[in-house]
Amino acid sequence: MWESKNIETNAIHGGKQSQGEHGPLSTPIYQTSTFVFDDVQQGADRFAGEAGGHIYSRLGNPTVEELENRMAILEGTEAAAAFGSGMGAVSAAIFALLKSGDHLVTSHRLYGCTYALFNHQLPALGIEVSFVDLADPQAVREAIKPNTKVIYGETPINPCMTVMDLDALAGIARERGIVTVIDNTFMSPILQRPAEHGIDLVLHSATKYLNGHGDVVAGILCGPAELIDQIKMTTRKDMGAVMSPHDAWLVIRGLKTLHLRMQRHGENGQVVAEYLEKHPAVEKVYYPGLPDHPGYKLLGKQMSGAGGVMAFELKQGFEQAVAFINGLQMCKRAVSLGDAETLIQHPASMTHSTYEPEELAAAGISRTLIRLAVGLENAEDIVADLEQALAGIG
Ligand code: 7XF
Repeated sequence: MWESKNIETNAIHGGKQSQGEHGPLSTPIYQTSTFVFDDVQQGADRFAGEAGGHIYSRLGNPTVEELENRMAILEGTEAAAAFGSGMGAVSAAIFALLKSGDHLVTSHRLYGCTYALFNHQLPALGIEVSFVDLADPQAVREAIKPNTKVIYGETPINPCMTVMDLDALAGIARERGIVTVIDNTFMSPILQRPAEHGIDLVLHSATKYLNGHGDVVAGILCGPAELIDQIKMTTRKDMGAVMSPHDAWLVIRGLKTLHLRMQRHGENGQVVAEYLEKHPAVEKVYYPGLPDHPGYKLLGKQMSGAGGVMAFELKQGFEQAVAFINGLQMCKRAVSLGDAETLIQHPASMTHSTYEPEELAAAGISRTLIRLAVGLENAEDIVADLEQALAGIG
């Protein structure tokens, strides 16, 4: 398989499989649920793992496998597994790695449904969970117990963009034989590659930047071949959160422009964050591209850009925050991120509504916090829309 030292080239060519007799430039979509055996013995051999070849698309599909090969190259891991959603990837990883009696160390700041899974479903199954500040290595060391099997985090964290030091986290876990899982959704492999810092499993909601066009819900896990194969043959196979071949094709198409899109998201993000920071109606902006953000010092070390997501608070209260969001004309009121369109949402009542009020406070998500996922429009137009909506609240 051909591979370049440059990620932009790999996003276009890396992992591309043989295209068969017709030689299409675009990857064929193997829109099939099942695969035909020549005879009973061949089917039996494939099920027994004694012969190659496909069996059934929940177990593996050539279009989905091409996306997996491409993502493994981009994240610098041996292998990857694709899922029907980001949450499908989270649950397949967690249930493959943890059983009753095991302990998970994670963050008190996570995407809302990941938090709900860890806070409600895992304890109900007898899995212990500690929620700590993963950006504080001492807090992580203190939380570890003899039965700790996994450390799970996001960086930057949805929605306040808190950044944790991946080298520090991987170092603590490695010396204790604990598996680390990092959700890299907000950066994409263009801006951050956690495996290069010693992280074991790298996770994406491929719904976001990887696909990039707001038309797919999908997930990916990248990591060592042995662990990825284990997940494919246990929790993915038996719980069934697989990606459809057509969705895999759309994500492959998205990957071809990922580097250009991330560059533009980052440029627009910086312009918009600097505009908001200077605006007299704005109290605080959370964006790692601003020098007063605690994550700024990790730019260059583990992140090559700050990306397109930021959160901010207005000086005025909840009613004005709502009026501001409702006053936007071009930016779309919607959850999700990483799309061509700038999207704006209210975390406390939307993406993080799975949190209790005291949990929201601990995670730094106030009732007035607004999250903005900057799109690919001309930055002037995004700023102009924010400007007119801010003017509208007086
Ligand atoms: O299952 P999904 O593809 O929606 O991915 C879940 C997920 C996993 N990790 C992170 C960091 C995420 O942000 C998400 C989904 N987040 C959307 C958002 O924050 O807008 C979900 C909308 S409710």
